[in-house]
Amino acid sequence: RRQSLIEDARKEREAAAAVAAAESSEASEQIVFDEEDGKALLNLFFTLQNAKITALSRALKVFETFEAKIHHLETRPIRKPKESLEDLEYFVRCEVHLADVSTLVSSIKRIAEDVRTTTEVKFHWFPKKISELDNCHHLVTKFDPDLDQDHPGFTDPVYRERRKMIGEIAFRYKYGEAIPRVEYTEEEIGTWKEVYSTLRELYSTHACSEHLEAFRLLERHCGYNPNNIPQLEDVSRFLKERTGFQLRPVAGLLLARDFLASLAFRVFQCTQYIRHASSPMHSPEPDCVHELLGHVPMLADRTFAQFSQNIGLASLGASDEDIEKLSTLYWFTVEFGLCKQGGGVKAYGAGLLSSYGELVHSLSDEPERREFDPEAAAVEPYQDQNYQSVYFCFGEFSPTQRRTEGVCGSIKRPFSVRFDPYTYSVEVLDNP
Ligand code: HBI
Ligand code: NLE
Ligand code: FE
Repeated sequence: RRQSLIEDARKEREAAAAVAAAESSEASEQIVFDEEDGKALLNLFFTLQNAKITALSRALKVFETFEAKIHHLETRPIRKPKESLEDLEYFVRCEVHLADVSTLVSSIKRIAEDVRTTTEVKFHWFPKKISELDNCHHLVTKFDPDLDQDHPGFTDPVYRERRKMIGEIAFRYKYGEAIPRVEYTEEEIGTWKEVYSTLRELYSTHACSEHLEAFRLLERHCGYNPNNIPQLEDVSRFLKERTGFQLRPVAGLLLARDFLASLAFRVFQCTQYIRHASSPMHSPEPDCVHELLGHVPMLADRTFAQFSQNIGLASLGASDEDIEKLSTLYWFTVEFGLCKQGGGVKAYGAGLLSSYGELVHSLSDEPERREFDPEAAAVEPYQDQNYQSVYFCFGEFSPTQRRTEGVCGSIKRPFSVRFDPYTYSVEVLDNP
C-alpha cells in the first residue's frame, strides 16, 4: 500500500511538472532553478475560497506529493480589502527540492487564491562522487575569444577555430576516460617555447622551493622542455602518483562553484588550449601554460595539494556569498600567493609562475605586499584583467594551511562533509 502511494505521488508529480512546463506564461515570473538536488526554503501565503475544507486537504496533498518538509503551518484572520470580509490566510513554510519549487507553486495556484511566495536557497546541489564532476562544466564566457572584443584572439579566425576544436575535447570528456592528446602546431609550440625559456630562467630566483623541486621532476619524467607542450594525460598520471591529484580537460573559465567542487575530489580542471601568440608574457585567462607551469608543479606538493582540497571541500553546497569568499581566498593564495623562504620573498601562486610579466612585477617594489591573513584575504577586492596591486605573503605552507582551515571552517552549512579516499566520494553528515 505504501509502495503504491509513493508510486501515485511520483506520477502526480510528473503530471504536475508537465502542466507547469505548459504554463509558459506563468514561468516567466518564476525563478527557474536548474539545480537537481539542492534544497529551498519556501514561504507560501494563500487563501482558500470559502475556507472549504476540501480545498485545504487538496492543498496539503500538494505538499505531500512534493515531499515538502513543513516547518510551519498557520492560519490567520485577514480582511480582504475589497470585500471587507473576514477571511483566513494560510501561511506555510516548507523545505523542498530546488527543482520542484516552481511546480509546487503552480500546483498551489490551481487550488488557492491570492498566492504569494518567497524563496531562499537552503543549499545548492553538489557532486557526491568523482564521476558527478561530469555535471560541473558550467563555463563563464568572460574571456571567450568569440565574444570578448579585447581578447587578443578576437580578430584571428584561425585561433578561434583552434579554440573550438580543443574545447570540443573537454565538452565530450567523461570521467574515467584517457584525456585525448592534442597535436600542437608549430606556432603554438613557438609560444610555449618563448614563455618556457623566459620563465625557467626566472624560477631559480623567483619561485618557491616546492615549485623548483617538482619542476625538476616534471622535466625528468613528464616531457617538460622548451620544445614540447606536455600532454594532460601524461601529467595527470604523474600527479596522481605524487599526490593523488588528477586532471580533467575543461574548455575555459568555469563557474567558481564548479571549479572549486572539483578540488574537493583532488581533480584539477585543466585547459588544453594555449594563449594567443601575440601576448606570451601575460594572459588574463587560464591556458595550458598557466596550468602546466603554474598549477601542476604546486599540485605535486603534498601540503599544497591538501590545502587545495580543503578549499574545495569547504565549497560543497556553500552559499553564493561563501563561494565568493573561498574564490577570493583561492585567488590570493593558489593564484597569486607569495611566501618568505630562505631570507627572501618567493612566488608560489600559479598566476605568477605562469606569467613572466607578473612574476617580475610581483617581486618588484611596485605592488603592495601584506602579511597573509586569511580573514582579510577572503574579502579583499581584486580585478582579473591585469597585474595585481596587492599580494599576500606568508611564511610556510603548513601554518597557513591550518589558519586557512579556520576560514573554511567558518563556512556555515546545515551539514558537514567528509571525503572518503577509497571511493573518491564525499559523505554528507547532518549536523545534529
Ligand atoms: N576555471 N578553468 C578554470 N580555471 C581556473 O583557474 C578557475 C576557473 N574558474 C574560477 C577560478 N579559477 C577562480 O577565479 C576561483 O573563482 C575559484
Ligand atoms: N595571468 C596568468 C598568466 O598569464 O599565465 C593567468 C592567470 C589565470 C587566472
Ligand atoms: Fe589558475
